[in-house]
Amino acid sequence: HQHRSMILWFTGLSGSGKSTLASILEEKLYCRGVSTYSLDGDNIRHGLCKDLSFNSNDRSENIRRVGEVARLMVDAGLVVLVALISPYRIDRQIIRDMCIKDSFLEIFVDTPMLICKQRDPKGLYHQVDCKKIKNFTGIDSIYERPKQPDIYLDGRKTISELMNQLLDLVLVKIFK
Ligand code: GGZ
Repeated sequence: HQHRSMILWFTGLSGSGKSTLASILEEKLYCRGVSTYSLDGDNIRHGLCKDLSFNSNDRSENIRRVGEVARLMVDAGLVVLVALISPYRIDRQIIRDMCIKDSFLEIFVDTPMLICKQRDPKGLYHQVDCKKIKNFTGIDSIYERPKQPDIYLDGRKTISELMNQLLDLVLVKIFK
C-alpha cells in the first residue's frame, strides 16, 4: 500500500463541518490502507497549544505549531488531516510554502455563518450572543476566505454529498 504523504488542511468557521469531514475522510483513507493522523483544533488546544488564547498572535502561533508538527508527520510518511479555523491567509500560506510542492492541500469548507449558527453544536454562538465570548471568528474576529483553495466545499450541501466530492479528489492526489 504505497502512497504519498501530505497535509490535508481544512479551514473554515467554527461549526462549518471541518472536523466532521476530516474524521470521516480519515476513516475512509484508513480503509484503503493509508497511514493517517488527525490534528484537530479542539483537542490540540487541550494539549500542545493549551497556553494559547484566541487573540490574533496566539491564533497564528497555533497554526505555526500545528503546521510544524504536521510537516514532521509528513516526513514520517503520513497523510495528516488538520482541522483548524486558521483564519489568516498569511499563516496558511506559510505552511504551504514550507511543504514540498503538491504535499499541501488547502480544503475550504465554505459554510455560511447563518448555518454555522443554526448548528451551534457546542452552544458557542449562543454564548457569543450573550456576550460571554469575545474575539469569535466571523463575528468580532476576522476570517480571511481562501482565494484559491485546492479543494472548495460548499457547506450548504450534506456531509455525504461533500464526502463523495472530497474522497475522489483526495485519492487521486494520494495515489498519483
Ligand atoms: C473561534 C473558538 C473561540 C473563538 C473557542 N473563536 O467549533 P469548535 O469550537 O469546536 O472549534 C472552535 C475552536 C477553534 O480553535 P482553532 O484552534 O481551530 O482556532 S484557530 O485556528 O483560529 O486558532 C471553537 C472553539 O475553539 N473556540 N473560542 N473566540 N473559535
